Amino acid sequence: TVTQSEPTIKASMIVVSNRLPFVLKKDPKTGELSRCASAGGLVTAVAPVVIKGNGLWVGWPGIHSKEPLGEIPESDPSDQTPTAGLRSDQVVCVEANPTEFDSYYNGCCNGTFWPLFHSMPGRAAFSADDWRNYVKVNKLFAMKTIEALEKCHKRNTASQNVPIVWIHDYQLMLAANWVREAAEERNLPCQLAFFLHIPFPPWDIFRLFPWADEILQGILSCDMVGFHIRDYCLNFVDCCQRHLGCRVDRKNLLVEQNGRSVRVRPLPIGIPFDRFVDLARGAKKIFKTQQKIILGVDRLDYTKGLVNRLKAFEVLLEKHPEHREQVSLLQISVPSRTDVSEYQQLKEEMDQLVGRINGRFTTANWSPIRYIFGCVGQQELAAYYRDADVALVTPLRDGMNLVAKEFVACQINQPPGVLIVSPFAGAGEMMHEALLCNPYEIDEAAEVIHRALTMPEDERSLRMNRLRRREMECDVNFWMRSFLKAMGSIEEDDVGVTRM
Ligand code: ADQ
Repeated sequence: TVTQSEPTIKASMIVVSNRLPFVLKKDPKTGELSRCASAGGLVTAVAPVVIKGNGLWVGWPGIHSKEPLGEIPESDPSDQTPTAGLRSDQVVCVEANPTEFDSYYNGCCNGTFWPLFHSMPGRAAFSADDWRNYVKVNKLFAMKTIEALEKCHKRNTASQNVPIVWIHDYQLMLAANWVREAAEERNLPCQLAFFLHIPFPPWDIFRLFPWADEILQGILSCDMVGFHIRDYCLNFVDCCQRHLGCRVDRKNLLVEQNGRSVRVRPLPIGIPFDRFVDLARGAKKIFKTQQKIILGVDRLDYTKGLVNRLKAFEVLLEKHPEHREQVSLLQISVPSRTDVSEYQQLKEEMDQLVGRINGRFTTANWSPIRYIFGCVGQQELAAYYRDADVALVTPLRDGMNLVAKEFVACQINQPPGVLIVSPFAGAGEMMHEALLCNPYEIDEAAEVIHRALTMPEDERSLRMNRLRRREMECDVNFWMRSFLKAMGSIEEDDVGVTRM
């Protein structure tokens, strides 16, 4: 077996994302700032590359403050996370007006782009005000990025390689526009890249957005544009051709814009596989029951197909009464975007549905659904992943979905469990050995769950072994390396493999 090591970058990298890889906390009494680290897979892969290449990270620190925040604190000495080595002079904070930021973030990003890009236009609100603030905040991010680029050039004068500016996700689709403009004006060479973590929709959905051409032009200001899978790349190329009239090459995924050739690349993200295996090895047993466990882990988001999932489980209990008292569904949902009304409604709907199904089937010894509304720690999560018999990953639409990958990484017990995944997640496109389940087809979904619960052990092992091998090889370091290769910025002696 092979695992991937951290890649070695030739140039410096400036990462630009809505959030910094940590949140700043202000002590209400002393006003002193401290860092609160986050541990997502993206941060794990990207932070070491920024640190090693003496790069910078541009983003919002998670708090608004009346006065400028001033000096960013260094990390706490006890901090073991990948960002601990990110020095304060490698961080550029974007501080925006709170009202404008709210309109940009909750309004335009999460109220418009999130549903639209997940092909749910009925849920999208189109507001000229929110769009104006989106443009404004993107400009602010671009100006801060130019500051970072200036610093980077001053610091690394000896380096022959031009820095890479890597902009992330749907919150910042315009920023590259002004970064390119100002970088050319001020003679600050850089390579510009963009990566979208959510799906890119087909043209007839994308064109509903009134300022669609500006979005495309913003993204096309980059030299390289990455999406999780080829379908999203093709949707983007198609939009550039039909909406802007660009010349495109579908086979080689190229778009011509202002005499430049923009490369479009599928770069499917992976997870820190080894870390999840270690967590699963070290985690204590949590389930104290003989019943089989079906597991769901998601942000509480309408794209994740949670309502359909509960309904499918209800149909399973109805049509296959042999599973009653033998199987429980454990659904862990992290609260998310609680300021947006669509999310408040979903919470209520879920509470009612869980109540109704439990009311209908609960017996003296058993409740069909256990519902945790909250965030669980990584170690605990690994124990759930390891000991579950079935994982239900059934989004209506999802860029990739990391939960499917984390589940297979943690499946170290023999015989292993079964993964059920929706074909409408990027993960469903690549994890061929999982059971596919269309979440819109509720009766059929119940049958797929039944099949998973009754699958013979040898078939489970065969499927899981293949799934695990792919995720181990195509982990988050592999993703990072693929990105650097696409940018032509990886050391030639970097082979990537650490262990045989
Ligand atoms: P998300 O929509 O947030 O990400 P996902 O890929 O599933 O979706 O990642 C969620 C992360 O949150 C996972 O790492 C998971 O472990 C964690 N998590 C979920 N529920 C949790 C809980 N209750 N407690 C603790 N942790 C929990 C976006 C896109 C995805 C894409 C990623 C990365 O929407 O499609 O895969 O970015 O590109």
